[in-house]
Amino acid sequence: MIIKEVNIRRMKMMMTHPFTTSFGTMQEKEFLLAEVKDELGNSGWGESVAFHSPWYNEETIETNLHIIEDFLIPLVLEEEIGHPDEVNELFAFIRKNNMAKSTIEGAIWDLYAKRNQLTLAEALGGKADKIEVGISIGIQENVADLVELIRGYVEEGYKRIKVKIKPGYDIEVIRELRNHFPDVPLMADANSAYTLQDIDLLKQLDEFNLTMVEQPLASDDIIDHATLQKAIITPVCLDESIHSLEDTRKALELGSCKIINIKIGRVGGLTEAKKIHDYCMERGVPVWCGGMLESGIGRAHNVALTTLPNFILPGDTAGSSRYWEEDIISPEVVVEDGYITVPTAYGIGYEPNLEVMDKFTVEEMNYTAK
Ligand code: OSB
Ligand code: MG
Repeated sequence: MIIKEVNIRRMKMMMTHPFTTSFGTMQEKEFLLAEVKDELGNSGWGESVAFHSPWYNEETIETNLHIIEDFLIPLVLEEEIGHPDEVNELFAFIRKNNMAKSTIEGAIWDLYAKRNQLTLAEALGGKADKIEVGISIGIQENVADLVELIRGYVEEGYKRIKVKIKPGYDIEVIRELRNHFPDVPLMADANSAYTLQDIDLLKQLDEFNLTMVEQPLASDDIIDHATLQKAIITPVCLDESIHSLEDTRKALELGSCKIINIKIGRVGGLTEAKKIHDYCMERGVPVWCGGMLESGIGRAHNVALTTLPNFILPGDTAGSSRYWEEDIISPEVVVEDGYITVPTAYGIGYEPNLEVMDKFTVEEMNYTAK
């Protein structure tokens, strides 16, 4: 296939609820969408999961736009591409900027699948026809609110509950939740809010039979996490620390974690995500698909990836309505009894809803070969 045209949209959408982590609160979601077109008129869609400000990683919407415009688009325009794995190689000489890379690579995966009359899941080698879904709940004003929220999500059927923790909002919160929900699969995500000096506090989590504790220590660390994992029973899961297959290999060799959260954007795209999946599967290390409060386009990519067999643990791929009044795909992503049914239409399997998309588009840019 030959990429003839790339369209980039700058989007702004309001989430139905604010989302609070150990870093702060977000309700307005700005992000980029990419549409790539081939010589036959097929099109594929990708989403950048970079946020407005660089709190989760070093990337932002502006850095993504710069890298996409000035480096990535020129590398793919008029390029003969046989398989999307080649895009991973084309981009490899550019250091990091994984979310920017993933935006274009993901759009090319969708295009490739459509062109070859495959679902994106099939193109990736995924077999599942439905996937298990968990939910990630932000920090709440008080624990009573959190308990009521969780009660609702458990009744809706979500397969596991993830809560955010930070110093001062941790052991006692989890204790209270366990009192109310003794058997619910429960996990805690710290988004790097602790250091090894908190090891005694983190050890106290072992009492509560959590499925895992996600990214307790620094976002660039795998050494201290290894020390921590040796000291606690609760499995450590790495999110922010993992950017590639190489990071995964090193973390597992060091014993820094027992579970990997795969985010397509954080690792630079679906090809790298699949490599990490395969590597973990060979070693009996379970993975799950993380979320970045995506719109329907990014969510659809997450659903497709999760059909691979080592996605043993439920992901943060909740339904569209958990985030948006109106999503930009049709149908929207629906969770029923804790499952998403994998779509059977070609490519990402959900149709971009251009009417809704236009409403939330702030700026649109078009690129063709000069
Ligand atoms: O750490 O997994 C995280 C949201 C934004 C940034 C980082 C994280 C999250 C979530 C929510 O936990 C995931 C989602 O529901 O999309
Ligand atoms: Mg996380």
